Amino acid sequence: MERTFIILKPNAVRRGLIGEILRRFEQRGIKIVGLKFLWMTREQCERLYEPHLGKSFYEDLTNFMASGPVVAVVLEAPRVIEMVRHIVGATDPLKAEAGTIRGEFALTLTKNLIHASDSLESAQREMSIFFNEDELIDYELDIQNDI
Ligand code: FUP
Repeated sequence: MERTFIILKPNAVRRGLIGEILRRFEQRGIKIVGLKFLWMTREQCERLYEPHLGKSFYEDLTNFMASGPVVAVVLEAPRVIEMVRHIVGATDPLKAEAGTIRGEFALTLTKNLIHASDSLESAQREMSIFFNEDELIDYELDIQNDI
């Protein structure tokens, strides 16, 4: 089964939205296989956003990501990249559809509440910054045969 990686950004934690956001994935039947509450180091921020190095928003983005604790999550589902990005909504909250996480809770581009990997390759690269292989847990969801 395919896996992706998400981060609930520092403003999601500060605003008390951890439960609200995780609920949406659980409710869809998406399996949580890795879960960590942590304060990202500068080095982790820089590794995560390495593809954006040199862009105008890079400094603001990495400073913001290091501004408080985050929740790092590995999710498993069929077509997981597309499904999770569909639930998250467009990068720019102004373009995110109503009913998506960003469409309901986010206001600005930098502080768009949640990160979600854009391909299986980036998911692998990104989750390996935060999780060892033995921290990803294989188990059966009760609902697995009914979704
Ligand atoms: P996404 O895959 O939806 O997280 O979006 P991107 O990888 O394109 O962007 C990563 C992060 O950079 C976004 F969460 C917000 C930030 N960003 C800006 O602040 N300004 C921009 O113009 C584009 C992205």
